[in-house]
Amino acid sequence: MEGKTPGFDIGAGQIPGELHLAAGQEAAAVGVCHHLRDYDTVTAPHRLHHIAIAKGVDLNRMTAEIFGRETGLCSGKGGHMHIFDMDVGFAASEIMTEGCPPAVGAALTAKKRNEDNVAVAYIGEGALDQGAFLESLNFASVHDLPVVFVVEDNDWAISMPKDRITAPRDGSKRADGFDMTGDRVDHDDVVAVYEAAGEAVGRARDGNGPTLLEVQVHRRMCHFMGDPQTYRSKGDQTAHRKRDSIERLAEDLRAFDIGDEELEALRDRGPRSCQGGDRVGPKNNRSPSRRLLTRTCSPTHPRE
Ligand SMILES: Cc1ncc(C[n+]2csc(CCOP(=O)(O)OP(=O)(O)O)c2C)c(N)n1
Ligand SMILES: [Mg+2]
Repeated sequence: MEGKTPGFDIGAGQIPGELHLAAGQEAAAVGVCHHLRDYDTVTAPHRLHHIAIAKGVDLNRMTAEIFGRETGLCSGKGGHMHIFDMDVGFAASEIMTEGCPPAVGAALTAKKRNEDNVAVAYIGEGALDQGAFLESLNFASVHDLPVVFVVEDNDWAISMPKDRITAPRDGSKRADGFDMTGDRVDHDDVVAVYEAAGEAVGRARDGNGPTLLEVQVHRRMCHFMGDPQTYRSKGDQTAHRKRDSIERLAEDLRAFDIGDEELEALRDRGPRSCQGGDRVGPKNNRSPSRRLLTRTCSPTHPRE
């Protein structure tokens, strides 16, 4: 086994399992979710924390969930890829495109009830050809549902570049085949995403049907923490750091006479509202067999 030891041990450390971070993809989350209200639904895949934060998920309870604590949103059973917060209509799953049918279902409910709720389903570009996504596009278009599909195109699906797994360079072209509106923002500029998403969300809320919106983002990190990225050139790994969308936004704000002090206050606001990993609640010390029987769908076991 010499030389075969994996670069990371999935069971080691304070956070159980893999951890997929989304640095470089913030514009796709903020630019879209800024148009949403608490009662709108958002579903997300495995790389989800930027979207959860933008949708208003409770930061402390999400952090607790990531650390597998009982104080977490799902009692520490879901972990970082299965964040669920009913208060703000947010759900995520590690199974690619699994969020698409439920988002379409939420949109169908809104339409049947004559409510103006909107649903947004996020996927990565690596899922552009999956059946559940394509069927969801079809159903949403046939029934003219208030749903926006957002594709975060970060060019990579683990170690596979986009042009090796899907035919169209522009994934929003998939919309043509389903007779729905497609749009693409080809840079991770939050204002450009905000404008495109404003049209898509407005279209849905006004009862004018679904949209497929693709946003070019950048995967600044490895696929999951510990991935050695041997498949990616050093240049590609570092190039995106030079054009970080948050830094660019700060530059743009300076042009509106927003000074360093105000920018620092803005930067501080997020971290300050989260207590941090050391205060997310005690480690689970009940036996796993006991914990397995809580918060199940079974009527014979207490929800707790
Ligand atoms: C249905 C399904 N198949 C395979 C996987 C394993 N898997 C996890 S992430 C990933 C690639 C995802 O790429 P992309 O959709 O582009 O999202 P990104 O990781 O770039 O954010 C795969 C194949 C999965 N989670 N679900
Ligand atoms: Mg990707």
